[in-house]
Amino acid sequence: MDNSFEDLSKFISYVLRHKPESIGLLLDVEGWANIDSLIRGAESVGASLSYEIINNIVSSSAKKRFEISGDGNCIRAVQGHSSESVKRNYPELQPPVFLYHGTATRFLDSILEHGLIPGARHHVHLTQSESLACNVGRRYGKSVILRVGSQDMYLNGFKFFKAENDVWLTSLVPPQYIHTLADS
Ligand code: HQG
Repeated sequence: MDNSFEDLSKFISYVLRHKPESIGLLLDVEGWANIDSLIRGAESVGASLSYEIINNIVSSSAKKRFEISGDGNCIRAVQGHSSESVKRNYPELQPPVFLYHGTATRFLDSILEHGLIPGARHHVHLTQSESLACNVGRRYGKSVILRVGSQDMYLNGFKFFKAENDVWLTSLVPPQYIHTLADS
């Protein structure tokens, strides 16, 4: 870890979403971690954090990945968790008619056969923005945008949640609700 701003931001994502135990950090069910404990735990693995650095990371995240509690003592990732300690109680909401998911072309056959599955994370992640979906897909290779018939899913009993940073979450998307944009 070279303690660059980007590395520290990825490190915070990793411990707050996936492996708090890697630095002996406790997350409550809503994902909150004590900031002093985060700084101490980070130090034990050579990551130099401070309140100032953490505040900069939180405020500079364009995707608003993190949130600091009203009293300033705690921090959490608002979505994207795989940690079993976290079981966030997101508000359940009626989604728009369509939501979008960006993925890599090499995953397409599997997705069209099995649907979108959460993998290690707690939810499938969807967005209202096609361009954001495209950027998400690009992380894994050549991007393809999938349009999800979220309103039809909702009317058929699937639950949808929206995180504080406007990422939509659902447990899975069966293939019949998925269309590649080229097909639509
Ligand atoms: C794919 C970013 C094969 C899925 C974003 C994705 C997001 C399948 C990958 C957040 C599949 C999982 C999460 C199936 C799904 N067969 N592949 N049946 N079902 N997949 O990273 O949604 O920058 O766990 O398409 O903005 O890509 O980190 O999920 O490509 O909100 O804040 O399996 O991460 O936010 O990858 O990204 P991920 P995701 P941050």
